Amino acid sequence: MINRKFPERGLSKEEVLNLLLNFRKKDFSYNKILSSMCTLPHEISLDVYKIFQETNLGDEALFRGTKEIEEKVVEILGEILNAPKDVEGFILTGGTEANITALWIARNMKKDVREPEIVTSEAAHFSIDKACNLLGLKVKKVGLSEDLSIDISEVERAISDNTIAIVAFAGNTEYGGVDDIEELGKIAEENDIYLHVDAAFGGFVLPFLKELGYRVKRFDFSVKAVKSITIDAHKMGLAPIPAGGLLLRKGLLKYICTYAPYLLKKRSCTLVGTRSGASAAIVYAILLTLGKEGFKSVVKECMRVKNFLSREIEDLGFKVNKSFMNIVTFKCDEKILKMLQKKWAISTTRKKEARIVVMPHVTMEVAEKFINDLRKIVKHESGYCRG
Ligand code: 0PR
Repeated sequence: MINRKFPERGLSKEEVLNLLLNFRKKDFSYNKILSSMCTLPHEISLDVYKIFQETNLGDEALFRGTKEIEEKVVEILGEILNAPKDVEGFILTGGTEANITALWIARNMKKDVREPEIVTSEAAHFSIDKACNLLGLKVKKVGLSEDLSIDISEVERAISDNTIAIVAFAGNTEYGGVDDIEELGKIAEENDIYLHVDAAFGGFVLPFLKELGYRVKRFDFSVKAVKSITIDAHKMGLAPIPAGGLLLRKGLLKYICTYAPYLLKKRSCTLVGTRSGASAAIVYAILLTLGKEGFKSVVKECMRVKNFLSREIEDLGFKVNKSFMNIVTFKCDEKILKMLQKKWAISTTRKKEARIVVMPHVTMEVAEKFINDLRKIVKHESGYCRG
């Protein structure tokens, strides 16, 4: 007898939900997750989803109102990233799609380069490797400076006639390091190279840190050479997945727009065809509900918790890396890490340092519980070499 998974007759709603809940119980809950760049979505999300769940921005002629919402979102994100008029863009499936799209444009702008390559840092997110693999681009990765940003002199050395793009990070995934995008802008201009900024994580952090009085390097469209920026709402923008974002200077989309004979609009300019209008609507709702002040306080609280964690972890004898954003990394021997991982979802960097992303769900209460656990382990394990 074949064990069939597809029921002949449908189950009741209660039966279905119970079945699903049993799976869901096996997931980590966010109050134990220290390794994620996603977080608990803003509460307005579900209400908005109910209104927009069937909208499809892949066929924008049918959903004109929803398309207008996406345009409003792009305007606001443009304002956040210092480009009030000069940009266009989309709410996409995530940072991966945004980065692929940017590099797709960069490659098509330089079709005459026969062995195209890009320059980025060794801290580049793996979505850049995926994009380059898809697009047939060679990736040249250069080292980081002490402040965990890309080493500019190494970039200068890595540039060649084949370089078609530089990918900079405003908040790299491992450490939250911010590249010197003004300097990279100069290099890009001198060599006529596309400059893409991946601010998937930092896009909803750095502008508000600046408002809070932090000295934030210029990383956005205020740097003339920057052609496009990835800014993900499903990270520090508090939106549910999927909600990535890509902003581009006007005039670049023509390099990737594709003739779409069956659509009323006859043109498709995103990688994905059918795409959620609910994502754009939810991002708009969150931006309007929180306002600039709301985002400032979210970021302020993440930094308060980050500073608390850094101090306490250092007091327990670990060497904590200096970081500008809401990510804490520290040297930690494997045994202690394994014990922590029994209770907490905590990840490591490539150098095997423990890594905590201080998202809004990592509240002070959660942080205190974590420190208590770490303190107990350290006491128990004292004698193991650290730092
Ligand atoms: N660029 C940067 C700087 C990123 O940090 C990420 C993802 C991306 C691009 C790609 O974005 P999407 O994943 O939206 O396509 N950064 C996180 C990471 O890889 C994503 C993540 C989130 C991973 C939650 C795990 C997790 O539980 O670490």
